[in-house]
This record gives sequence, structure tokens and C-alpha cells, in this order.
Amino acid sequence: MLKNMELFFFFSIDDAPAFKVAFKNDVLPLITSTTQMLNNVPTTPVNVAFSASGLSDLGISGDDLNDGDFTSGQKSAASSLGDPGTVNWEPAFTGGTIDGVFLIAGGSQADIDATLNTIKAALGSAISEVYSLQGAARPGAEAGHEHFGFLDGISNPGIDGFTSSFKAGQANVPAGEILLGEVNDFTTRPDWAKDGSFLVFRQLKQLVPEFNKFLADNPVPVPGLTPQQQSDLLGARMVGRWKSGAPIMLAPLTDDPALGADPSRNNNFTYTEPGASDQSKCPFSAHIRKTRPRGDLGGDQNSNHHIMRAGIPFGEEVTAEEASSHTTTINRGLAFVSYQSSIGSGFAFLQSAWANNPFFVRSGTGFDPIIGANGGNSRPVGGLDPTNTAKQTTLVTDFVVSQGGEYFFSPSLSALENTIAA
Ligand code: N7H
Repeated sequence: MLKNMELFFFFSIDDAPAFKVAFKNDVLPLITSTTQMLNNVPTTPVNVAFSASGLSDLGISGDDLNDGDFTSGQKSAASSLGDPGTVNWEPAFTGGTIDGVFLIAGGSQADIDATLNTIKAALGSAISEVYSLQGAARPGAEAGHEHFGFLDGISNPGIDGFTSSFKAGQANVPAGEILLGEVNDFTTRPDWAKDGSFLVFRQLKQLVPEFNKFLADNPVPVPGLTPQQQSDLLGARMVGRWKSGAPIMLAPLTDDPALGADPSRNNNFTYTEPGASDQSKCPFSAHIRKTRPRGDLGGDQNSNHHIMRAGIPFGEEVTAEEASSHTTTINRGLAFVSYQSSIGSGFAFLQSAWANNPFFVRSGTGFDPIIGANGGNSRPVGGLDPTNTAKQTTLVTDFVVSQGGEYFFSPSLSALENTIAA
């Protein structure tokens, strides 16, 4: 939401008629429109989304939205997403009481608190808080980088008919891949759902000291590089980009910070170029190649499985004690958010059919070393060593641990007014 802090406030609806009245009168005016976000971002942008149980409480059939994943909720999908059941889940996400979430962004905690208090005061006893997660950009030069240190927010699809200027290499996707009822959304939807989107929330813990130790212990033996450069190269091959954001397809052996910082170049590549099919520049398993295979399946953008990512880091920086013991003691990670018109073709597909599938994009690829999950078991990963791309590396630690989440529907402003609050 283009701010450096964002609060996720999960609530249950305790009094639906009172909720509808207060929402319409006092909360709806606070919800930020797309036009505002594109042209004149408010001090505290606000969005809202509802789980299937929340819609049901409001007397609206979530089934009519025709998305089976949404209707059954994320908890029942835990195993199919590769989580070892719900043992690591934040209890709020297993309790079945989350009806909705407010997303409140801002430049300071005071701004966020003030907006939250306004919303809470308006809704009173119509809702109760189930859980909150405060996200924040990392400090100083790490702002914009997720907790492993990699620049994030580089590659999101542009939306045909909405995005005014496309950046070089940016996917151009039909609006119906992200928004219900738009071009290329072939599912039957109720009229009120048009221009809404499914919001997937996942609380993904990151084991940063353990990740750093793995890189330090396993430098890739490329001649002419220092051990530090060899460890950095391993990290870059796991992600598909250097910490600066530079894609390894364009900077295969050492980081190129100028490339990473240049939006006209840092996304302008495909895997149809030399160095892709032999994995010399980028392994098939790299996180960004697994989740957007740019030409690996034919064509250059592989339409149908795009998501719009809008996550933010949560948790404090790594302490000296954690770094020296190589052990995470503070909960930190990514408050992952994605928007899509179908959870099964969007987030759940990327996680289950691609990241967790050792045979995607072909046999020997192994798991996505960043987010691929094998029910808590070890994960074979191919192609990490450019001097021997046939080598398989076995990862015994999940550097990203799912703490669960929920599936929501984020309605359009007119649906909020005329259906949700009606
Ligand atoms: Fe990923 N990371 O630090 O390694 N991701 N991601 N992600 N991710 C991306 O291109 C990361 C997660 C996608 O268009 C970048 O903007 C981490 C999930 C997709 O080329 C980095 C976590 C899913 C892309 C990371 C995490 C995805 C993408 C490069 C969890 C979906 C765009 C920045 C803690 C199931 C690919 C950028 C493209 C990019 C990281 C989660 C998907 C650095 C640490 C759960 C589609």
C-alpha cells in the first residue's frame, strides 16, 4: 500500500446488523480507492476483506463467488500447501473465528493507531479483535528489502486497461486474472463481485541466521571468486536475483547494484535466453523462475498464473546473539499478501504445483529453495552449483516456515456499499 508500515487487523463480526450500519456510515469513507492509490495516496490507506465465514455472517453466500479454496478456507489447505499440518500456525488462523481483515497503512505508528482507533470506535461491539500483525519496512538502506536481504517489489504484473505505462519486462496480463468479472475471468460470478479480488494472507516466518549460515557453509566453487562472493552467489541462485535486485540472468556471477536499481533494466529478461536452459546463469529451481517461469513453458509470459504481490516484512532485525548463535529467537518474516481472481490458479497453484513440485519445470529441478515446502521434510534442490548443474543439494532446514493465514475476498467499493453494508 505504498507506505512503510502496514497493520493487518483480523476481526470477527459479533453483530452483523450493527456492523452494516456503522460500516456504511463511518468506515466506508475511509476505504481507499484504486484511483486514489494511483494518483494521490492518502496518509493512511485502508482496505478491507472478508473470509467466507465473514460473508456468511453478513448474509452473503461466499459459495456464489465460485472459488472452492476461498469457501473452504486456508486451514483445510495447510497440507496441500506443503505445511506440516498446522503445528507451526499462529493459533488465530486455526481458530475459525476470523471474519475479516482491515489493512491499515501509514508512515508512522501514530497514524496507523489513529486510524485503527477511528475504525474500532465506529464499529464498537459489532466486531472484536482476533489478532493483529504489524508490518514495517526494514530500517535504513534495507528499506524495500525482505529479511533475507533481497530487494522486493520489483516484479508485479501490469494490468491491461489499468496500468498506464508498462516497465520493460513487466508482464501484461488481462484484468480478469486479478479482478473478478473482468476480461479473461471465465468463472461465473455474481454481479456484485465484479472488480473485487481474492486476497491471500500468509504469515511466513523467515529463519535469517540459519539462512545466512547455510550460505556461509556452502560457497559454490566458482573459480576467481572470494568465499564471500561464492556464498553470495549461492543466495542469488536460490532467489534468481542478487540482494540489489539485479537478476542473475543478466548478472550471472557477481552483483550489479546499478542494474538492480534500474527499473528500466532490472526486470527485462526471460528464460529463453542463453544460459537459461543449461542453468549456467539461473537454475530452474530459483524462486523467481519457479513462480514465474518467463518462457520456460513456451510463450514469454505464461499467462493464467499471475498474482499481484503486496506483502511487507514483520518483526525486528536480527540481533547480535541470533547472528552469533545462528539461531532465530525472534519471530520475523514476511506478511505475504497476494491478489488474484482465482486462489487455485494464483497463490495455491504457485505454491503447490510449482514451488513444491520437484518435477517442475522438469525432472531434476527439485523444490523452490526459498518457499518450496515438503511437509517439514528435507527438500532436494537442483542446479544451485553453476560448476555442476546436475548436482542435487538437500536442504534440511525450511528457511521459510508457514505460520498460516486465511483466504479473503476484497470487494469493490460499490460492493462494500451496496452488498456488504446493505
Ligand atoms: Fe517471492 N525472497 O526474498 O526470496 N520473492 N518470496 N513469493 N515471489 C520475489 O521480483 C520471497 C512468496 C513470487 O515476476 C523476489 O519483486 C520470500 C510466495 C513471485 O519474476 C524476492 C518469501 C509466493 C515473484 C522474493 C516469498 C511468491 C516473487 C524478487 C517468503 C507465491 C515475482 C523481487 C518469506 C506462492 C517473480 C521481485 C517474477 C518475487 C522472496 C514468498 C511468489 C526477493 C523471502 C509465498 C510470483
